Amino acid sequence: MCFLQQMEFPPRQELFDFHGVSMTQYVTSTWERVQTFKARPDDILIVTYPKAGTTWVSYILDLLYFGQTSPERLTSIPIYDRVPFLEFSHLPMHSGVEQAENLSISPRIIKTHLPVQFIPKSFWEQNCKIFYVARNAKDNVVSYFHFDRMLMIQPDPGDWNSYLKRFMEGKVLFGSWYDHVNGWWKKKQTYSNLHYMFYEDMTEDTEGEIDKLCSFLGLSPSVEEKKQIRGEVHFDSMKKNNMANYSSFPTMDFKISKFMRKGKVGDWKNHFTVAQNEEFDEDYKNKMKDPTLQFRTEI
Ligand code: PPS
Repeated sequence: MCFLQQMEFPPRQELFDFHGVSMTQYVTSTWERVQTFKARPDDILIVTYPKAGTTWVSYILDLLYFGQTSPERLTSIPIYDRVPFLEFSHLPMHSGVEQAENLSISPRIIKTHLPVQFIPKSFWEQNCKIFYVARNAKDNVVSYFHFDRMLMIQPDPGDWNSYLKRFMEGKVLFGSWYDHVNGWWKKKQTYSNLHYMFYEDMTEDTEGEIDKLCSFLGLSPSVEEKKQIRGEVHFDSMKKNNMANYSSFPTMDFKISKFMRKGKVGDWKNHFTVAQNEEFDEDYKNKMKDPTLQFRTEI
């Protein structure tokens, strides 16, 4: 058990406006180093609005690149150390930038929740491959609510009703879901090394999505390897796997909620009242004007 878990949890952080996006100190405190981060041409960046499937895709990519060559990683290094969270900085943990700089593997797989306008420019200059994973807003907000309850350095989520309102206003860490998914969707039109994926497609056809991801990367794993990966990244396997389920991550209170919580499409129906759903849908129509970007709230 690590040092921080034995202590009292640290105080929750406050949200503040940072260049028009709601942020906390643990995201902005290494901003200069994040912005001047030196990406390498073979770096792979996984980008998501929080709770959209980052860990799932991280695990798949890690297995594809290192599952055969370094199997010891699978039993000894938690996913949050294999795939650094670029803008994260909270003592006594190493900052995401330090972690990424210290990685001796190639390619480096790095995760971020930054909106498109904040991505360090070296990723564009090096023409890095980028995965964007998006999840429908209703399941995304439910997952985020439970996460904010259990990750004790997040701003206090309050009750569900007020949380939902703040999500709609973009007053949660990393700002507006609507701006995030739209900003990255727009980027896809001009940056060809961006593979935009949906959590719902991953749930419906994991194998098919892994195939698409491999063809984007130019990888051709064997049938056997793909079968193995498919098994290891199933929700039930990852939930049991201490290297994937964040059970050793400091500052999370697993008595409140689990990191690998439900892993479902449509869990929002267990949270939204009829009135909340109507208000949400009305607001959604006004914010999501691009007909080419469509989400599924059930499959
Ligand atoms: S984070 O903190 O932003 O990195 O979280 P992230 O990994 O993006 O999202 C966590 C949610 O993804 C679910 N998850 C999965 N669903 C299906 N299959 C697999 N393998 C899987 N792995 C993670 C996880 O359970 C969280 O969603 P909820 O709805 O809360 O269960």
